[in-house]
Amino acid sequence: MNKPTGNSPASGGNDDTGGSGVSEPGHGLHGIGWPLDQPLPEMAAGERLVRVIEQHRTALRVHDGQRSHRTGYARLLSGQRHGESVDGAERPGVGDWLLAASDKGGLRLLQRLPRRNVIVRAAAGERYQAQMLAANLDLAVIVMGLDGDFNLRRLERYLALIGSAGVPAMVVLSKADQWPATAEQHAQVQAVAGDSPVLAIDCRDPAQVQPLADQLGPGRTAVLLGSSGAGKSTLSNTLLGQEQQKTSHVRRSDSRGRHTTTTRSLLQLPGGGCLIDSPGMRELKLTGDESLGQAQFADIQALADQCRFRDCQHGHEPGCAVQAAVDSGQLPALRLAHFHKLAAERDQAVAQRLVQQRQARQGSASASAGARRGDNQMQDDGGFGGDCAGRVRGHSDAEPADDRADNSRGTRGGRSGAGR
Ligand SMILES: Nc1nc2c(ncn2[C@@H]2O[C@H](COP(=O)(O)OP(=O)(O)OP(=O)(O)O)[C@@H](O)[C@H]2O)c(=O)[nH]1
Ligand SMILES: [Mg+2]
Ligand SMILES: [Zn+2]
Repeated sequence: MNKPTGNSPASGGNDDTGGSGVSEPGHGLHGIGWPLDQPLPEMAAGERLVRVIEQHRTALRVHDGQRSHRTGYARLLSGQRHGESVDGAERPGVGDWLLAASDKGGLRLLQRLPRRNVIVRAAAGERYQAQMLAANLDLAVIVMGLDGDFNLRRLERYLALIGSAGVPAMVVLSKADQWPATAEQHAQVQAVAGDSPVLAIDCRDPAQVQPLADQLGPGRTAVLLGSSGAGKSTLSNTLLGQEQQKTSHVRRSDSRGRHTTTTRSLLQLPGGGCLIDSPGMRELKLTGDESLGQAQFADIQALADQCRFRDCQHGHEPGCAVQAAVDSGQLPALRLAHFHKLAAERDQAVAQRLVQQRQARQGSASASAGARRGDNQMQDDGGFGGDCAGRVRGHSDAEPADDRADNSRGTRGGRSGAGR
């Protein structure tokens, strides 16, 4: 068994350390998140383990615990080329571990190791196309501003994706210095978050981010997820102890960010753990794999168990315990409405996948052309003007009505009613 202290030093060539958040070797492979208690895989002579730390449209940046390397998708895992119709969720992305070999001064990627877990969403667009957000995580941190960004329905959506990945979640309510969380907001968020911890903080204050820092020692990885302008990069910089990630002000009228971060990247923290900063998310479609009742809708599931009919849809059926809870005020009607909406979206994703799988089996030319189009959505969150702009923030016709309502109140003056 190999000793997990880092790979042998790289041998020059076109290796470099530029452009990466991970520049200090420090803890070797543990410093880029290899778990302390996990033995290294068997490797042949000349092979080494690398982790994807940045993902660009046509290239990956990987790190071997000592330094980073840029490597093209064209040199990707055997038989798999960029643009090929490969399930987007299977393609290597940030947080993945790969086996690599030195090759003509560069690196040849051999194989992606099996993932401990992976957070996946369905990419924007008509066709179902899975897109991995990050892999091999110990924690997913949802950053949500207490300003106009505050939206409980969107939080439920994040928790559905994270919960189905089996990754522990934490909710950071940012900008608490300017918009202190009311007791009602705390209670609302905790009701949605269930057992996951909720922190209301000023992301710029090292003392206040300490509870998160405490969770991120060597061998551990967290990903930050949230809207543009929520404070993900601000939080990253506080944890890093330096202004490494670019940040910019949000629009005063509605707290929208400017999509400042355009690349998902894995950053090495001084304490030994690592953090993945992400571009603000515009759209968060379910993949079809979510088990809504088990994760953040456990309250509805518990009520559903008491419905008279086993297949109760919690509409107008007699003896429906869920409707009774809404009528008595125990369960907010909006929460049930959103549960129905997410369940319908999940079922639609499953149906879409089945149709596409059938088309693929039939070798349909249109199916593969569509999948290739979907490949272009690997990095669709950065920069203004993308075709899916504003969906999560509630300015698209495709956006659920309740999200839109919440966001329309999402101005600096209108926060108290948001997200119920
Ligand atoms: N007062 C205060 N300002 C904050 C806090 N967190 C973030 N900000 C400010 O909010 C603005 C947006 O923060 P960013 O860190 O750039 O947001 P982001 O989530 O990285 O946004 P994208 O990169 O666009 O996805 C910046 O002006 C930050 O200074 C906070 O806790 N308190
Ligand atoms: Mg950012
Ligand atoms: Zn029912």
